Amino acid sequence: MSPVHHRACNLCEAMCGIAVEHEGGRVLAIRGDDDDPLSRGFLCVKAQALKEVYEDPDRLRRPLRRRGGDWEEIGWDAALDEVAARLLEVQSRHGRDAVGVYVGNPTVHDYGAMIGSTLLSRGLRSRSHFSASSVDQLPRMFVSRLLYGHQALFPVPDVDRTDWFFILGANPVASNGSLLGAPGMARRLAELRRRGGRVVVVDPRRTETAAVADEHHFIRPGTDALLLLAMVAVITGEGLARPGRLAAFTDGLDEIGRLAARFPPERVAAATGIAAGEIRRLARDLAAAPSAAPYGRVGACTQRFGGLTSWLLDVLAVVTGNVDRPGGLLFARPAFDVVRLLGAGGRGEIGRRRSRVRGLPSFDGQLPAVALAEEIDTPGPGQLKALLTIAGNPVLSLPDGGRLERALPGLDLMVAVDLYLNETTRFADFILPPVHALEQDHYDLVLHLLTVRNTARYSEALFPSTDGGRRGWEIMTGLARRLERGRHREGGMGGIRRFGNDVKWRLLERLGPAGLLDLGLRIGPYGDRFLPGWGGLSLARLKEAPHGVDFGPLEPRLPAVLCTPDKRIDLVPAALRADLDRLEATLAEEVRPGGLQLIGRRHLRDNNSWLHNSPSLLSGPDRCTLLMHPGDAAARGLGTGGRVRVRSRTGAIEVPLEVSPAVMPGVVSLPHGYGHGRPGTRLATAAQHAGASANDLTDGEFFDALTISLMSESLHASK
Ligand SMILES: Nc1nc2c(c(=O)[nH]1)N[C@H]1C(S)=C(S)[C@@H](COP(=O)(O)OP(=O)(O)OC[C@H]3O[C@@H](n4cnc5c(=O)[nH]c(N)nc54)[C@H](O)[C@@H]3O)O[C@H]1N2
Ligand SMILES: Nc1nc2c(c(=O)[nH]1)N[C@H]1C(S)=C(S)[C@@H](COP(=O)(O)OP(=O)(O)OC[C@H]3O[C@@H](n4cnc5c(=O)[nH]c(N)nc54)[C@H](O)[C@@H]3O)O[C@H]1N2
Ligand code: SF4
Ligand SMILES: [Mo]
Repeated sequence: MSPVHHRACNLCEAMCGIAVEHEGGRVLAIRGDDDDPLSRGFLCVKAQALKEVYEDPDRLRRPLRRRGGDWEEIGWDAALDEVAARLLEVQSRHGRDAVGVYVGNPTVHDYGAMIGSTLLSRGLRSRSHFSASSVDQLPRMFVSRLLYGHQALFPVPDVDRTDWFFILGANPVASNGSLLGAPGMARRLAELRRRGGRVVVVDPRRTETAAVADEHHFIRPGTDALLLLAMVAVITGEGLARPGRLAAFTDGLDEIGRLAARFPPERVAAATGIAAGEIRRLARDLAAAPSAAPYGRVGACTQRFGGLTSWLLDVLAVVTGNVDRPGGLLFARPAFDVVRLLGAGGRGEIGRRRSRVRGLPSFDGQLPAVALAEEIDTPGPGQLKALLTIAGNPVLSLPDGGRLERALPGLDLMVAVDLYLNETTRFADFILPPVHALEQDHYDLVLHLLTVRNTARYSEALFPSTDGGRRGWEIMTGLARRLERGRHREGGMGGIRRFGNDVKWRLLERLGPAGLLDLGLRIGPYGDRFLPGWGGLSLARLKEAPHGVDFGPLEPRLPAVLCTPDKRIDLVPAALRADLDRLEATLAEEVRPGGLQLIGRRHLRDNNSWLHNSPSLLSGPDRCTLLMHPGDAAARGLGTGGRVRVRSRTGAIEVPLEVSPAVMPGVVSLPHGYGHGRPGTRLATAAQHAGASANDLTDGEFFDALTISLMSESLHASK
């Protein structure tokens, strides 16, 4: 029997426990860990990618430096020295903000890199921060900030106890849940229905989740806020509101009823595509359910009214007394309590700054990602001259990726911290590849905020790092230390201060992410407060539980957990109230005849843009297809199997067509993260399944004017 290593899979938010059978530095098999309190043995096919990426000959293992049209491998110290010196050079010539940083999604799944990227951002002293948040969950954070006083106070749907699970713009059976840590969603939904609960899905596509639900309703993309307001109108208008104990610390309960009354079901039915009678029944069912959990995700966030939609889901829960109630929405109590540790500074500022070119507002110190390309390609004072990408592939993941692709070669310097030479990193001057996940320890700092049970799980490194590889943490603190040292040298700082600063960085590096984690755990809600005899939690204790620790189901935490100054919930914040006028104006809009609206799609075997080099995930039919309703296809004389040209204001692509009644009329669905095989990339398998990039079509001019997030796009499809 070969040794078995237990850890958490870090490929998505489900963080399943896995058992890795290995021998001689090789992974033999990956199975589900039956003793994990959260995943209970579940794992998905993507877990195999841990092995495949680890073994992938295309994965970078040493720093690369551009040399003419080619690349050369260089040593780590030389790479970090040179990168830091060149970043400083750009800053001294063009100002600190001339260096932009874009932080991508996998950073969340590497706790060392996450802390390290924050330290590096500080070390850079630039305010030009971008991330994938504004093409993802930003509206949800925006609403949490306004309602609960902190961007990271995410209400978690209590899937395992709810009687009425309302899923709007999310497909957790394929995505394995997002802002919702509940691995094995199909099994949980089956259990929910077995206990007599109902699952209701609202989505312009009949998804894998809709297929196992009790009800599915098509909705016209971007009109969810209208549906939700009408439901609020029915509940408040018919006297069905029961906020219960929430009333004691919630303001605006009367006002929300008055505002919603402007949007009765009869007024929004045509726009949403859902009949007034159905809207009324949905509202009554929700109000009558002993408990209900309204939940929205990417489809609720990255749309024209992402802020309003995210808000109204919570409003529905508040007016029916389903916030902070078992079976409703609850706040987790994580062992490493990010909300408390971030403190007031991490609550999430709104609009303190504006972007240079279009004047778009910041959130939490970041500028919206739709502004990145124009900040690079628009000349003038403050123009971005250097870009540092950390675990991101913005050429494929940001709206109008084509513009970014054209802009990147114009930079004076680009540095990528990444595992691959891909569609984005091929434009870099340096690529700094961290070690693979199996070569480092792991703890989910953020995802434990989102789980349906309070759990904690720490994973040791399985393999030692090869070739002197550095982890993301080391790369980023190494760069930050060099930046500080270089800056002080330039600034003529005295020997003692310089020495002191150096000691600070060395200490931090010595402490490492594990040291910081231990600290956070020990002062956290289950911590031992540095009194080991008391039996509380510490990293050492967590290490004794290789399958993780279970602190039980989520429990009510309001109002204590609120971070609002008065410890009250303002249910109708001014910014959201004001946005209702913009929403109301859409009721007068005419639908463009013949136009189609594009929405996204995630497949179980994909992971945004970056697991397409894992051969076992790419088996089966082509997934980068355009789904179109039979009526729309017939009107254009199109049929399944043919290739269609799809164009929008920003670009055009060609993909195979799949005619299917699973998508509603007037809407087409296309996955993002494809568009491989571009010159200069080093992704052999992905190149054979290249597909086309949905973000060559999405438009940087179309976003939620309130939260500045990406939205779906109108476009035409022809042969
Ligand atoms: N049209 C459309 N666009 C979308 C979306 C959509 O639904 N539709 N979804 C949006 C969402 S939700 C997201 S989160 C973004 C994702 O956007 P990004 O985060 O920009 O892109 P990813 O495809 O996740 O690429 C991750 C990158 O990190 C690298 N990487 C992987 N693991 C590691 C690691 O451990 N360390 C380092 N340093 N690098 C690593 C990969 O090689 C890859 O280059 O895309 C967004 N874009
Ligand atoms: N297998 C797999 N898992 C993943 C990922 C992946 O790429 N592949 N990515 C990970 C990431 S980064 C994230 S953020 C999560 C995302 O997790 P989810 O949000 O659960 O995943 P999506 O498939 O993007 O689901 C969004 C749904 O919204 C629908 N939709 C689009 N527009 C609208 C609209 O206007 N209104 C409504 N009501 N619905 C709309 C789409 O049809 C789609 O079904 O998944 C994570 N997990
Ligand atoms: S659902 Fe799949 S990819 Fe996500 S954590 Fe579990 S095994 Fe990993
Ligand atoms: Mo995401």
